[in-house]
Amino acid sequence: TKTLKDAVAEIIPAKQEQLKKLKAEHGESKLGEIQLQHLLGGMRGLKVMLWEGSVLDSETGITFHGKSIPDSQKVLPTAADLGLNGNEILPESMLWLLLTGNVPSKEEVKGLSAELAAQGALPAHVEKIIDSFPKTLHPMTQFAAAVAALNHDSKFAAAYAKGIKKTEYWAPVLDDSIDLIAKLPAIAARIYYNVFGRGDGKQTIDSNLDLIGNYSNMIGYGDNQGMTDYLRLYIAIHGDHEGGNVSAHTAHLVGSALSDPYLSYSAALLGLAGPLHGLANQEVLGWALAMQEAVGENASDEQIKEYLWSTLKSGRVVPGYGHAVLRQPDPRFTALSKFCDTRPELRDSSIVQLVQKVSQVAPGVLKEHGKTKNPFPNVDAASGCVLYQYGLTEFTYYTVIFGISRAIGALPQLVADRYLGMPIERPKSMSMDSLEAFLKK
Ligand code: FCX
Repeated sequence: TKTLKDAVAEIIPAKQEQLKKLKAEHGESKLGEIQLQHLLGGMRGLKVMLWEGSVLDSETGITFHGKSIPDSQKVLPTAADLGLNGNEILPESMLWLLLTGNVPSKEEVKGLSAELAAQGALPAHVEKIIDSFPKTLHPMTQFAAAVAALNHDSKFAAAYAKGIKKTEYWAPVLDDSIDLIAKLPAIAARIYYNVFGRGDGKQTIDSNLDLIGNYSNMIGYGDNQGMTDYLRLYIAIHGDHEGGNVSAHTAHLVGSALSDPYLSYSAALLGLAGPLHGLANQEVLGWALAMQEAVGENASDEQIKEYLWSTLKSGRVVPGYGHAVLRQPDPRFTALSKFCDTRPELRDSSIVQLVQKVSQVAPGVLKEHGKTKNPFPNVDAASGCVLYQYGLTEFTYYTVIFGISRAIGALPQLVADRYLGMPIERPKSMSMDSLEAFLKK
């Protein structure tokens, strides 16, 4: 059976050729116009990054190498395909698709799962670092610090120090990326154990299990099939959301300085820890629980409306709503909602029902409020309530699970950046004085 590294090596010549041709034929073609409002507006809509794994359409949402979430659910190997319990996509399958553009066979995914399990144990120094953190330190800070410390054993950093050729960078970057993805569950589970006292304190790895099957065991959910299925689905479809979001963009930017994958992804995690990005899933749940407490279990549409208005009037954003690119409900939200519809334990949950009800009422309120360009739910609107219902109630931990997932999208692009020979990123900045002088010319 082909390994993931063989599969990546196979596609590289065609990718390099494609880039060469694009440069030669269109090097000077225009991709749009830069206006002052773009510079002042967070560079929205400017086509200024190469990102191979996925493309986000404002109306139809994300596609991974052309495959929508439902397409991916049809073709990517699931747990059952590997002889395990559960019918959801395995994040390993998504990782393979993102790295190679091809749908892996069951055997290929099985081989990748085994490769990840074999590398999943943490080095002693990283365990020690995690154990030294105060319980009060936010889990995302602990996560980013532990990931950075893995760079102690970076193959890319070692090869670079020895003078590896530029054309060969991609191979140790891929090795480090696989190693990092393999170790994310144990890091995340150790943080969970230390901070909340739940799960397996030793982060035991079963070599016959997939990455997330092992993670679910480590955090104490091995016997909860619904939770394990949910984690696989959530982590698979959350991995990549093209390149411009803060976490993906950060990994790419830091990697462009040839910082190794551990350092690049550690930086990405710190961006994910912001409330307008990954921390929104923590925020949503706190917000929804506060609403439930204020208005009781079976809130009417009117009560939900009032609560939404009180949030908006107090100058806060409604967490889980709006998006910098999307202008329709997020297909990731839709996929997670469908998951809830198929499980009685979720369908009947009061918090899941409240979140679903809010998703029907909030768009009208946000439209009337008139500020946000997208009044619909994003992925963070749904993700937390399922974890909560399954008993994972420590919501300061939720973004850590997002952090396991985002590696599956951000790290493949680092590999592509290196085999495509992408340069260090260095956009031009301007001061207001220099802008005025430039615009007067
Ligand atoms: N509630 C209230 N106001 C909102 C809003 C919301 N959910 N979303 C956007 N707005 C406001 C903005 O704050 C902005 O107001 P301002 O003019 O006073 O600054 C105005 O609407 C225009 O913003 P818009 O262009 O629609 O949105 P941006 O591209 O600037 O920002 C995010 C996009 C996602 C950051 C924004 O919609 C938001 O803050 N949402 C709530 C937090 C959230 O859910 N984040 C997670 C997003 C995502 F899925 C992820 O990365 O995980």
